[in-house]
Amino acid sequence: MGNDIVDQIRVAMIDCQTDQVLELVPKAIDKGIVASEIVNRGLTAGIRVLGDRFEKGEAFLPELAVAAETMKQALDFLEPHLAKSVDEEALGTIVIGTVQGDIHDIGKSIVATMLTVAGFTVHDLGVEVTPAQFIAKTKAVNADIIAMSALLTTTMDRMQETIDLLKSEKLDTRVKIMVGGAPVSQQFADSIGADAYGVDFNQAVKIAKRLTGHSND
Ligand code: B12
Repeated sequence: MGNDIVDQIRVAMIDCQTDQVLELVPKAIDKGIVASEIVNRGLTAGIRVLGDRFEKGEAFLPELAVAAETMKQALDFLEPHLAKSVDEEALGTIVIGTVQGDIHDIGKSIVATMLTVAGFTVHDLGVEVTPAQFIAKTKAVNADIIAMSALLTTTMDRMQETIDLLKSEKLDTRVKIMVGGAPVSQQFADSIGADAYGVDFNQAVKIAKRLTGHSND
């Protein structure tokens, strides 16, 4: 029964019904549904359908923008609930950002939030981050991991450039690279020499723990 409301959230996202989404999300929490399930099966599933429609010319940029804003507001509400079930041990330092030329920040921001609540110190550089900016911040905060997000097939290659720069600075033996974003795959991650690829924020946390020696998953 409780799951129906997550499906309603997904449908309301697809229909760009901001008010309805923002009404249903607190209701779902009241019903005891886990926040990460609302994000994954509700909000994210819905916005992806909208993206597919956009690709086919059945939805337009203003609709994507409304959905993105709705998603951000819903995530603001959900953030304290996402933070609930985790320990607060300091696990390591991560520099995260969306790569140069790419302004998609919703997925990157959820990943940053979840890494923070899992106990990492996270420096979020925002969007359109150049390879030089990633490396400068990594040096400045002595980061353990660089986490890069890309949502466009045209911007994925910036990840390779950051890895190349990391290597030329001889930091690649110490600093690990993890990558993600809708067009990114394990195969792509392997091809550019990234240490890990994560399909969603749950995996991002698991991977970061593994890369910093806090789990064997
Ligand atoms: C919302 C949206 C927008 C919003 C972005 C708002 C914002 N502030 O982010 C707006 C309207 C601004 C926008 C603009 C554009 N968009 Co857009 N957008 C989307 C849409 C519908 C959803 C993206 C999203 O937020 N998803 C929800 C989040 C939660 O999911 P996610 O980002 O994938 O993140 C999860 C995982 O991937 C992973 N993850 C993400 N990052 C990382 C990082 C690490 C390290 C790890 C481990 C994991 C990880 O974890 C996240 C959480 O679980 C997608 C469709 C899609 N299928 O992705 C199109 C999409 C990405 N956009 C697309 C396009 C073409 C554009 C534009 C070029 C359109 C235009 N003509 O102007 C511009 C881009 C401008 C630019 N230079 O960047 C295309 C890209 C096609 C391609 N092959 O490259 C898509 C796929 C739509 C489509 N099917 O055509 N867009």
